[in-house]
Amino acid sequence: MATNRELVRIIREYAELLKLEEGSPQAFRVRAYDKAADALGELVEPAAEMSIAELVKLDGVGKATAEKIQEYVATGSIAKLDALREKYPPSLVELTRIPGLGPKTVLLLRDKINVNNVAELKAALAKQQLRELPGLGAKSEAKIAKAIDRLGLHGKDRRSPIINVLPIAREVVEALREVPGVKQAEYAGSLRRFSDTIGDVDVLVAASKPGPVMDAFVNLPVVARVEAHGETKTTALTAEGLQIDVRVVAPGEFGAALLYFTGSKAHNIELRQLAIDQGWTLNEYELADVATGKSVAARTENAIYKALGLRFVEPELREGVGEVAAAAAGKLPRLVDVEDIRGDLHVHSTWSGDGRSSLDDMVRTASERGLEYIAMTEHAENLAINGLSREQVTEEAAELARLREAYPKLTILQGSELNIGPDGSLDYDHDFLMDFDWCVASVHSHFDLPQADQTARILTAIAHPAVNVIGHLTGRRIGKRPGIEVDVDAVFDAAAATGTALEINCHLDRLDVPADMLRRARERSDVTFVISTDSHHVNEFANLRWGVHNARRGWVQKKLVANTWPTHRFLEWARRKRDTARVG
Ligand code: DGT
Ligand code: CA
Ligand code: CA
Ligand code: ZN
Repeated sequence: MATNRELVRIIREYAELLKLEEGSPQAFRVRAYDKAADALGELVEPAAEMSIAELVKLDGVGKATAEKIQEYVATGSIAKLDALREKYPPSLVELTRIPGLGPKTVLLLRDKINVNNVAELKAALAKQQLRELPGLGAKSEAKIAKAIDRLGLHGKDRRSPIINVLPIAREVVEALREVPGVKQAEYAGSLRRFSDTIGDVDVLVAASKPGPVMDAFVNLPVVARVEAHGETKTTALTAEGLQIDVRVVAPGEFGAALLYFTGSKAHNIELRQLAIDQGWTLNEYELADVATGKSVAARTENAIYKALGLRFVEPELREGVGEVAAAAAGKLPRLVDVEDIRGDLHVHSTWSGDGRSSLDDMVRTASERGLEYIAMTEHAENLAINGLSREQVTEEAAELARLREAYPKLTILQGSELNIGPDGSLDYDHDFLMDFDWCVASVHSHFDLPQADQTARILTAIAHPAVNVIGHLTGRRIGKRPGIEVDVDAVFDAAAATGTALEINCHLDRLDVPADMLRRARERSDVTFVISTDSHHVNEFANLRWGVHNARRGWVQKKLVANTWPTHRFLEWARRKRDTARVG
């Protein structure tokens, strides 16, 4: 039976291909299928067991989608989807994700100058062929070339955003765990390290008989093409062209294999050197003594780290950036865990134009999830359509007062998500801002300014006494929109000097501040962070773990994450910046 996750993937793919078919990402049918995918993603009951009548009752699901769902559940495919897949291969679809290249332009490129993939696009750019086409010029050529570079889209070495890969990997792992004889199944590689883009998915399965696992894998609905079907290793591609390698290892060697295939390569090389120093050898099967041939450790990763004289290194840290030396010296950072988080400080409701759950539902869910404090941060007035007028802010205050009575154990702050203008200006006015309990300030426009201007606008926002935190610092959408160029060290300095926090946004397509930038602050303990979900729907509180993974990858210490602090300590800190300004 198709899971909801599988159905979401299929409907999203359909919507993506429809963009090309309809010539616009905003086409009515594209939006309808996207909305339907959102609805399925938020559904708890299995959609595969619902009738057409039940499906169309879901908010956002129409008759056409309902019928496609049923067709997929009944036959394992959708005829129209298969036709679109034929017409628009993955390498062509990839072009539509490049900023500046809409579906119409992509089809123009294909039909006029025979550009079908990133490599051919790069060649055409080098020959300045794009400027000859209607609607394109030298300026768009430069913009597209830069986007290809910064998004890491390089033909054969192309990488997929983690948000596209993680659901697929989980689908594979969960299915393989059900195969008789399987003891463990995990994804390894860059995905386990929580890289924000993924080359291919590496799945490891512990089982004494590999045959049934290999057979089960090639028959999974996510597998579109089998590249190599071996005895213990099979490589397959999804319809979108993502490669998945599945390897079966003996249960007694699972730890060694997991360690090896989690990598990174740089981390493995350092471990292997430590083994050699002991007269041992380390490979994907075991840590063994060279002289006697005897196994030293193999069953678990921890046993291997321990034998090598190291503390366990969390997968997110395994990038060969000093973690092995730190593990040897007992100086690994005390990383943050999901259980450490006590508050969520970036939350929307339907008061914001793009919120999808009511204020009551958001607050109830926060309370049910055991949060001790939240900040409701609706969009502010300068954000067209989605932002709150001053009157609405006052009206929401009354609602929040009612909810504080209803949930006495939950501390509810009234906040706002302000928009940082190109010059660093903010919404509302100074006195109005000072009346909020908590303000997030975020960039929502002007992503293309030069670095000096971007840095200046962020520093101006940080200098405002009402701004507690900068939201999603770079504004990137992984694989879709490069982040703003900003001098992150200058931002850290200003944040530290003013007592302003930096948000680690939990959306899987944002993961913003990016981990490599976070790592630049790992030697300093004067910058405060908050890990926030930026939820627009009750289900998005569960995204918390993605932000935590990203924080860990950035070596962020638990003690520097303000929403791990107890309520009174957090509130005292949150008030300090405003209070200092009022006194001064
Ligand atoms: P990706 O797929 O490009 O996002 O990144 P990874 O890290 O998943 O790389 P992948 O799939 O090529 O290999 C998975 C892991 O296997 C890698 O992180 C470390 C290990 N590995 C692969 N090739 C080598 C190698 O030549 N030497 C060593 N020491 N380890 C390797
Ligand atoms: Ca990989
Ligand atoms: Ca691989
Ligand atoms: Zn937001």
